[in-house]
Amino acid sequence: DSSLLLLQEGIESGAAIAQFEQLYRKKPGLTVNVARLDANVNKNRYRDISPYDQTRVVLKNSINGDYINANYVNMEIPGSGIINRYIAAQGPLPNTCTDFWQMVWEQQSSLVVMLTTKVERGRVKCHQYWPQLYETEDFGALQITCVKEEETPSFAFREFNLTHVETNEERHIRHMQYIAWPDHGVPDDPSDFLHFVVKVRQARQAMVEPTIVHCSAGIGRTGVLITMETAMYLIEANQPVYPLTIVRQMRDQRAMLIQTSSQYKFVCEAILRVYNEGLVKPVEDFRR
Ligand code: PTR
Ligand code: PTR
Repeated sequence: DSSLLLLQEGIESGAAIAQFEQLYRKKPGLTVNVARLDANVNKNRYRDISPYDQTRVVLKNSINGDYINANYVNMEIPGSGIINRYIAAQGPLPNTCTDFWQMVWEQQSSLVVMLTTKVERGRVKCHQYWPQLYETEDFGALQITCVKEEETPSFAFREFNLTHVETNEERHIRHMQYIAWPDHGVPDDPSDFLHFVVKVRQARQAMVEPTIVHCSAGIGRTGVLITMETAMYLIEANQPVYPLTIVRQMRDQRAMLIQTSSQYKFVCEAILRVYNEGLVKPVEDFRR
């Protein structure tokens, strides 16, 4: 594929990184007014990371108001009819866990992907917003039980049952956590990372509701994951892969996705590897 040859050259010459560094981090013209309201400032983990008003997830039935630091990010795969739907969010704070679960419920999501640990280098990156294995915790109108937990050195896979205490409706949620990936950094092992993305893709199959993806700020690592998955779909759909176009498409929906040049380089190299090693192949007559 000529787009991937171009990418290979761009990585080798450094031109790809230079282009990434010139790309806008926030789309001009979009606003972040709701995030800045007095009632909402303590719901933001970082002062400099705010969701656009235009694409923010608006809570419908939260006791704390309609604001959460999260955006819809829809990634269209041209020529395939597919639109992959995500919600990119910050890691919950102690005072936003109930809002987070309310969002999961209202958006009918059945998959939460977490790309951070709770603490990194002695700093809290994300509150533990889920109960321990076999325990039940109440979050507003939702009662959550952890029914399964499996850990490997790099990942943790959990399952939760959610019950709406007013209607008694029950749902099942999968939780996939990538443990070995520090913020501002890249995964320790690209094979592990690709393995994880493949697992996320399997879990997402046939899901029309958005997948919720979060790290600590919900921009750096979240952006890398969405870029990688989008590239895999493009390869399968026999479409050119221009990572910068993917990043622009993401940043038009949530600011700053993919935080550092090394994260960008990492994901570009992972895309080339997937293509060159045939880990993902063009699908004949791509239709779903
Ligand atoms: N960029 C941050 C700021 O604008 O304040 C500084 C910062 C850097 C914050 C690294 C957190 C960082 O990660 P850690 O908490 O893991 O050191
Ligand atoms: N002010 C923080 C900083 O610049 O360090 C915000 C921030 C924190 C940005 C973490 C990105 C971070 O990484 P991630 O989005 O992968 O959690």
